[in-house]
Amino acid sequence: MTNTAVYTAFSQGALGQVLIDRLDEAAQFSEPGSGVTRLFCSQEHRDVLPLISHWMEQAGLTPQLDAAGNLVGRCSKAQAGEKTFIMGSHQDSVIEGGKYDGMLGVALPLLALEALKREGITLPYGVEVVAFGDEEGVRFPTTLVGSKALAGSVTPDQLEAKDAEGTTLQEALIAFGCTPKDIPHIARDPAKTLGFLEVHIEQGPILEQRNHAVGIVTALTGIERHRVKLSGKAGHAGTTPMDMRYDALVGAAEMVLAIDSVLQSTDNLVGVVGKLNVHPNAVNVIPAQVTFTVELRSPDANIRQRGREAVTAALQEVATRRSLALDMENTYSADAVTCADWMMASLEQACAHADQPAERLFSGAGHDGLAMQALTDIGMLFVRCKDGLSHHPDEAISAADGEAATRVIMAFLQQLGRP
Ligand code: HGY
Ligand code: MN
Ligand code: MN
Repeated sequence: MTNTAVYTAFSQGALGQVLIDRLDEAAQFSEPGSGVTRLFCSQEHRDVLPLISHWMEQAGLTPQLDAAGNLVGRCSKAQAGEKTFIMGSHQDSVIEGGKYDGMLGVALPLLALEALKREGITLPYGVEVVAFGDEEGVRFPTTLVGSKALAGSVTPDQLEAKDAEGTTLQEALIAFGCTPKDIPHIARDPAKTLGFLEVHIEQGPILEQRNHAVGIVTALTGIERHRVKLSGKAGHAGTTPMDMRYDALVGAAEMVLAIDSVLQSTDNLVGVVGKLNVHPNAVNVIPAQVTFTVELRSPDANIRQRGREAVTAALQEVATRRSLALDMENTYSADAVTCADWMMASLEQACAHADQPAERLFSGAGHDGLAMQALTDIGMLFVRCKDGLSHHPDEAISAADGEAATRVIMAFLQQLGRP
């Protein structure tokens, strides 16, 4: 293929605007409030499926909801069992998140396939595009159940994970119309899988600093999440002497600061206490119990382990000194994964064809590739996002960058089919 941008029936600039318009439309399927809140197996998840199905049909794919709550679009070659290249990202969001985290990686490959189809370009291999049901792990303490299902790595305890109402993931899937008992049957055959590519907003400042529309991901960070339960004793806030209190919230506050100091003082380790609940949470009752989450991230498993040990020791010291009961449970962990060399090289070639300068960068965010790498080679293309902002209602990309990334994927898909 000559080194010219791939001509397509979409006039120059139209692809980007179509993409932005589609993501605006998808963003409406959200709980009320600012930004986008669309959780796994929620009404909002159910309501967005017809729109994604329409995009899939426009791209020449046949949509189907699978046993794990993923909406999967397959071309006829993929349906016939030919070797298949998988693309996709997650449909779910964080609470009051943005329009692009996840859904960009569903809409963009579908638009690229539609543009190729309009040009009469057929690919000599099967393609699937997946809208994974659950990547953020907001509703359930576990996550990546959709991509793990494709990789054949869903565990029974994962299906027993409970949301805040006590509904298990299994029950939620059944209520959603899925059949979790069939999850083992949706595992893909590695021998028939050509690779997995995810397009995603960068969620950081590098591409803006480089003034590049796109970037090629080298590796995804490792992540672990823990649930901490701290128990003291409720009591009357007015009559209990200060030196006779077992205040779980004061203990938790000291713990949060202790966790922060471990993170601030450990290179190549980041983390957060993102959720914290107080019980009984009454204005005049000494807090009896506090539960909070601790998340640690590092590309280096040893650094994460040392960080975990330092955090655990710090929590234990506070609990002992304050005579509080401490319970800490690991609810999720995913080791760092690297992107395939051939995929990175091919993305670099595609960026050149699409006249897009592109360099490599690391992902501090987790993605479905953390699970898909157990199935097949993975690659990721990052798209510049405004101020590097994500997990925020103001998350934004430009139509021009959306266009650029779409044309890179069009070039990549045509290259993939060439010997
Ligand atoms: O948490 C993450 O890194 C991703 O946004 N789920
Ligand atoms: Mn996210
Ligand atoms: Mn994401």
